Amino acid sequence: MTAKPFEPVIDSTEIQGDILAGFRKDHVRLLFVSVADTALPAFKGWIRAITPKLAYLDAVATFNVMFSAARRASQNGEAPPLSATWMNLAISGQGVKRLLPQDQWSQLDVTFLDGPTEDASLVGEPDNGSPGGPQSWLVGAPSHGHDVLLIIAGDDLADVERGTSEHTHALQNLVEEDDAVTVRLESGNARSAQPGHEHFGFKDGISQPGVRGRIGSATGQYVTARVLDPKDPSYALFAAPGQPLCYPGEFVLGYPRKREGSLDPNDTIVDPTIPLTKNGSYLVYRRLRQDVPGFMAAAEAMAAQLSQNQSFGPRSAGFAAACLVGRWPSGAPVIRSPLADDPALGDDSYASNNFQFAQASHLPMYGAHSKILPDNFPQADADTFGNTCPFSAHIRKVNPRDQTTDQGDGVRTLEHRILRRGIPYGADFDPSKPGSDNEDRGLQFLCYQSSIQRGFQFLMNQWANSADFPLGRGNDIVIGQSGEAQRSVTVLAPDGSQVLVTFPQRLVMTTGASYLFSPSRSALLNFFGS
Ligand code: N7H
Repeated sequence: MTAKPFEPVIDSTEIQGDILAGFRKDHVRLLFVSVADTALPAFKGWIRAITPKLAYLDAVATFNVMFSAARRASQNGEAPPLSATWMNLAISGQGVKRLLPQDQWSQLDVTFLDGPTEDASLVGEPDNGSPGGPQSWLVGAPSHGHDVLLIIAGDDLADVERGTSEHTHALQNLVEEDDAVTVRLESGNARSAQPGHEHFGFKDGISQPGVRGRIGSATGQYVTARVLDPKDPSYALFAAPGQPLCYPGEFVLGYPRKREGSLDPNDTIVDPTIPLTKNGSYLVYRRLRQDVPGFMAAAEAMAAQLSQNQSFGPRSAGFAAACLVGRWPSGAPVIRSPLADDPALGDDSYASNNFQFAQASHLPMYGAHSKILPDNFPQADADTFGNTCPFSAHIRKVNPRDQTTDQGDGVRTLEHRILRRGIPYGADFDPSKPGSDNEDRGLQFLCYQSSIQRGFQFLMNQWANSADFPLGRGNDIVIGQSGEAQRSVTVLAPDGSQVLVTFPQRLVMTTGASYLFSPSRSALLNFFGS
């Protein structure tokens, strides 16, 4: 028997706002705080004092709805003059062990407690001291751990910088002793030349899982807006085209999540929680340095190799790069626009995510209330064998959508979704500027999940870094961190012949990492701050 979909009521005054709603801000500051033993009592007082100032789901979701409505109403789609600066707090494995008694912290997830250095080789980092490995990390290296992460995010740069300097100062002056509290600052900013695009030049933040549930009460606003008409065949299972609905327990502890192994997306379980863990979420942080000239050179070399295949004929570096990502720079998906970018498709945030891989896409029926323009772009054919969007393309590796994978039916992919909250850091690559190629730039990658094992760790270990899974034909070249191992992809040419392309170097290097727990408001007050 198939279970019916249902909408859990989400405790929106308890859950920190970045988890389910996302801050969606252009400026983010990450304050990694380390506290000496002598400062711990004062630090608990600081946690108590800051807890009411953090932004929770109710406020952030309400703001995001207002912001989106104002943007839709503006003539040119520009950002409306609404601004907010939000803060959230997360505690590292080291931090929980220092702030809580063992009988409490031992109830938290083991992968989180062990931390990213223990997990490094499993997610593909070298453990022999070479770059990318924990010894080289600027954040979270074994020699300098941190206890908490304070996230400050806002629309207005001056506001964010003011908040950052006030909180840094307050922390550094918590106790009189010098250096008893230290703060390592990491910054992220939308790229001014290409807002919304990461440093390789691709639009990011398009595809996120939909989250079931209503905020605050059984009649409250949905966590993820539903834009489909009830007559659309995907209505029961999707929030928007290409955005399947997941149960909130995939991301927040104490709510229903899909039963592992079940082929019914509405067959759920609730993991037992205690007051410490209820309404909390695990946060993975990765400081990912991007080699932009290296990516461009790799795309050129790949294009030259593809062009040698007669049935491909001449192919550009842009085509090769799109094969590696699965989207064009505008965000248009390769599966819907196989030969060239389609900026109008990329600009349409719904149409650009309206696709599956095993089934052809269809013209969505949007609800009248949603006021979304019809998706008149050419629809995608089914691409079961990866003839159009290579199996190794980044977006297909980390979300194979409806395709049957090594895990079985495509519905099982719903067990491995994450909520991404990344933002670029560093100056744009400028080939005319001497030394620009050696500058540090990349992505402050952040993602939330209810289990690091099912989320980030699984995606990296089982899929991105594996040449065989989920569908074979090579590594995820964008994020594959497979140490010294060979990096290669096999692309199918139009006549079905295979082109093997190997990549000499990593294009993304891990330069920092942290596994954190983002507790509920009550847990911060009753456990961490008491
Ligand atoms: Fe990825 N990129 O520019 O190529 N990513 N990512 N990512 N990523 C996505 O759909 C990128 C990283 C996911 O549902 C897009 O929002 C870069 C890690 C997931 O279709 C682009 C880096 C992990 C998705 C990039 C990086 C993921 C996704 C398309 C590192 C963890 C959604 C835009 C520097 C496992 C897939 C979009 C879906 C999309 C890029 C890191 C995961 C352009 C450069 C570490 C789940």
